[in-house]
Amino acid sequence: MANTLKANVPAGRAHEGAPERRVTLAFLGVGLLAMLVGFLLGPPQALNYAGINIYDYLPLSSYYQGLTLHGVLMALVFTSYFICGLLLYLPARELGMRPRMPGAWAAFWLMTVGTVLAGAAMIADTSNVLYTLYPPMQGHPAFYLGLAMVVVATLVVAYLTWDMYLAWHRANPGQPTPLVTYMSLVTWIMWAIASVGLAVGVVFLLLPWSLGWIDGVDPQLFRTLFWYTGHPIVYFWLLPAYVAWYAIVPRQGGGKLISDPMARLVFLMFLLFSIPVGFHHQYADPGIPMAWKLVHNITTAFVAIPSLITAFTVAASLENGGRARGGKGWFGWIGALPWKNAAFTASVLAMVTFIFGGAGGMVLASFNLNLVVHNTAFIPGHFHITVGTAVTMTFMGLAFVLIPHLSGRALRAPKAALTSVWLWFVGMMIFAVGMHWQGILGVPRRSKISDMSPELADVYANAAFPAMLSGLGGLILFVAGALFFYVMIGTLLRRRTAQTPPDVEFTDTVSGPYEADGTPKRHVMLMERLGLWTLLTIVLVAVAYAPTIIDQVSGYVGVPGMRLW
Ligand code: HAS
Ligand code: CU
Repeated sequence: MANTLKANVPAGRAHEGAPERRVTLAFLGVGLLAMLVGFLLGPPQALNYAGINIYDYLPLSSYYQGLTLHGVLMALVFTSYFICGLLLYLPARELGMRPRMPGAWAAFWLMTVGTVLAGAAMIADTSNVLYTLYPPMQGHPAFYLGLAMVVVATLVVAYLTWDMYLAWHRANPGQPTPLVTYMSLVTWIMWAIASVGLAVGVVFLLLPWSLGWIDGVDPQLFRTLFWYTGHPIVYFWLLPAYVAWYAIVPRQGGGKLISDPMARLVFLMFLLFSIPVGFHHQYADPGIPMAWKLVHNITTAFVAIPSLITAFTVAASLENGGRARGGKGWFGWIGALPWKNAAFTASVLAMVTFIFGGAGGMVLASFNLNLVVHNTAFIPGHFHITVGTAVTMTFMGLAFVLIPHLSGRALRAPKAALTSVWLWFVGMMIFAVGMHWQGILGVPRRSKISDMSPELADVYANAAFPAMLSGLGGLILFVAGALFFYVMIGTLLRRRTAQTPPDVEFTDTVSGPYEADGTPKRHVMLMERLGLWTLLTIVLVAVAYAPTIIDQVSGYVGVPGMRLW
């Protein structure tokens, strides 16, 4: 049954196209610009692992300035812009509604001023604290203020999506929320609860401390607040990609989504389990009781389940497409998929990469295995095939459709686009093998190899081959990114076409949210009770975090700031 219903568009909110396209283009365009700068700083780091130092030739004061810029621009800025564009525009399109435009532009400008502030502080060499912001390293107040503004801007967009959903519901009582809107809204609810830790840590600890209003910050408390947000932020990045994998990619592949209710269940599970797991980043932290580390180890196993379900549902939906296109046999359907379509191929290669990224995550989640590779090159290996490929390449695939559509310009050089995603895939695979392997051999992360201490010489000597792989991967990625940005910039510099290029299309479903008689399925309506699910999430989060946070607040140890650069 089709996903579409005879929905009413609330009076006065019907969308006409251009204004929401413009603000979405602004979000995606500036996001890509942040990615471009972050991307240029990537290869020097890959080469660093291979023992090749090109920092002396770059306009950077240190390795750590480059690493901070790279991490903040890629992980925090590029993702925030892109997600705000996607999770506002896609629901608006699905509902046929316009978001409140002054709010959307306010969010865009808030994020942009925040990015400029944080960016200027990093460029001025005042805030080389890396993207994890760990005190007692202390950055400039403008850096913290800027990042806080970026987070607040995302919450404004969360509100705008919620506002559209409410208006739609008033006009369509008793109907299940259309799927893309449901997935987007659940992502925003999760993020609204998850972002509290980072917001509190930055606004009440780091910012006043950097201004000299408070003398010291407790590093252990800040780390706990940071990872309270820092784990679920990875699902804030991933879930917009999942929206595409469920609602857009099956259609690009010529098929239908196997199950709409299953997609809803997956997102609901992410709401419940994304947050109470942050201690799996802190297994080595002394200030957290062992028993609570174990609890977060177990909840981490729960949060992998919705991804495992996704693997099966999305693979089945792709198979549905491959067979509809004439593929036969056990594997023939794979070859029948539209591999010449860069947008489709980007997302599917992103999925393939995530099989390995997810497996690595399960290794990291296991307490005793984690201790072997914590703080080694294994970790950047893991996150470059999760956020750096599974998420980023899905966004690249969406950009191939949305940038032409939103800007009214045809895609430049579609073959170069296709080559760029294959090269990104190959480059990242080689890079990641090198990084995971080095990590197992004990090579630390966040270290400039040319400044290594003599004690580590043996470690590096043992890791020469995987280190070379990381460097090689970085070079391939440089070519991949250069091609990608050639396509993007080339598209934006083109003349407008007479006809607006086509938009992303949402998929039909094999099993939709309605029974054959047209009534909504009961379990779908149960999943509609978002207030209840949100409450349950808050309870779970409180149980998982309150005892430790209360403990850490009551034993607060204020440490003065340091500048190590
Ligand atoms: Fe992670 C560290 C555990 C997922 C990102 N992670 C990080 C850091 C980042 C990050 C940035 O437990 C570093 C933070 C720092 O700087 O210190 N991670 C996990 C687990 C998962 C996981 C259990 N991580 C992600 C995702 C990320 C991300 C997603 C970004 C988007 N991670 C950890 C742990 C650490 C960690 C520890 C701390 C390490 C330490 O010691 O510091 C799970 O969510 C993974 C579940 C995923 C799966 C895979 C399912 C596969 C799918 C693809 C299907 C393919 C198809 C294709 C359909 C089980 C869905 C078919 C196609 C055909 C053509 C046939
Ligand atoms: Cu995590």
